[in-house]
Amino acid sequence: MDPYRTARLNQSLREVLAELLQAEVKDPRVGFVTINKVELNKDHSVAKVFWSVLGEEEERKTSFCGLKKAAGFLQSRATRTLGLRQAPQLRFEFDATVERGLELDGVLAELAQQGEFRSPRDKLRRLCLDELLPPPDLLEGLARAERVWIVPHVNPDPDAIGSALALAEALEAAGKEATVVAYPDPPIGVVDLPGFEAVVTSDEAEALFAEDEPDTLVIVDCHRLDRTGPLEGLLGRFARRWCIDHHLVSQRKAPEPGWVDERACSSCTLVHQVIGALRDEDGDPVELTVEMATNLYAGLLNDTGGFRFENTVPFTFELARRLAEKGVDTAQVAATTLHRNRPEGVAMLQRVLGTLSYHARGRVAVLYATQAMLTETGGVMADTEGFVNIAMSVDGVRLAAFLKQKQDDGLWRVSLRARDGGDVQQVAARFGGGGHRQAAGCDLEGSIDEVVALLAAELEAALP
Ligand SMILES: [Mn+2]
Repeated sequence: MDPYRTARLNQSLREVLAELLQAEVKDPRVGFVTINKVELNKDHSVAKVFWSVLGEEEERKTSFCGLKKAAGFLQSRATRTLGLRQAPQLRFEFDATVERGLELDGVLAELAQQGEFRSPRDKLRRLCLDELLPPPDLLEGLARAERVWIVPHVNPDPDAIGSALALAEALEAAGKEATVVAYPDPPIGVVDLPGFEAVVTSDEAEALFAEDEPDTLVIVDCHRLDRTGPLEGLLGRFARRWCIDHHLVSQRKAPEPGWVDERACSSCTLVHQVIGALRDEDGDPVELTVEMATNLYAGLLNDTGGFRFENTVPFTFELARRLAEKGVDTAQVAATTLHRNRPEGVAMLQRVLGTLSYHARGRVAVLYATQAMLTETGGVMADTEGFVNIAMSVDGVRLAAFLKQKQDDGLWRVSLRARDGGDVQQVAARFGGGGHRQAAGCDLEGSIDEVVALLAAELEAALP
């Protein structure tokens, strides 16, 4: 037989049988049967009819009985409808592959409804603030604590200090003793935050540790002790340690126990959720004061670059609204933490911009700050916070690196930035660092020329 004719007949038979089952066979047992495929043999004497039905073994048996009973009727009506010379014998075969396919379709549809196939970005956009839930072990750890030290990362920014100050105040309200321990030479943007005057500096930490006998440590805006710089050794003596952080965890080193959630744009977002779960000694919720809200808002504002960075999503504004509602002077926080420079800082900016070099036809920018510049200007490295964003704001620049010379000659702290789908996390990871796709960091060793050339090449290779 002509194979094309057979194929056409198979198709026609399938359609006719399906229609007959639907319209003519009154037996309810076959009501949900699907005819998936028909295969005529060579001489068209036999037609295999592949069918399936939704349901369990039971439905399948009942349907099969119904089909067998209707076989004679189906055979004669189909033969007549299609004008066939001989009536093919119908053999019903259950089609398990289709059943599995249908099951899979169902599962896929359900997963899609649950948002399983949404992009991470889309999921983040739909996330509500109160879906960020602090882990119970962290809350238990804080509830059991009596004397808590809260420590931000070295070179703390408003998010790190804001998180620490807000958490300290909330823990005090919950009946604990809480001390924020940070570093000398804080960046100018954090010194006016409420409660900053009570911060103990790292050079006093050793003595205070002996006197204070703190029982619990919380590191904020970082998740490993080595990010606390000179305090690492001392903090290692705490038996109970927790972290609250929103930075990506690198594959190499496990974080301290606690809460690392990179969906949050700032650590202050997470601290806000922790404060919301704290109870005072009477079991009443700890109330968010305007001072706590101001500190949290400072972190939120700065880590989103004034709500301009990609990490700004709807729940960012939800938190901003809740904090502003408490009476935060938002313009004042912006003026004292974000749009503020020391004269020494502006002198540093003049020098650092002088080092700006472009690579890869203007798509990569590199700039640096040296210890000599600090001596000349009287500035501190913290004054250079945000300089890399100036390089990133240049038309055409997609990846940028900002190098800060460390005390020891030939050692550099590197901040990397990316936009338009670029990924600097992989570059940082290659040199043992970490961070996010858009912002990452690592340490490098070498002369400034070597290090700039190396980074320019690595970033060019990482261009999207
Ligand atoms: Mn942060």
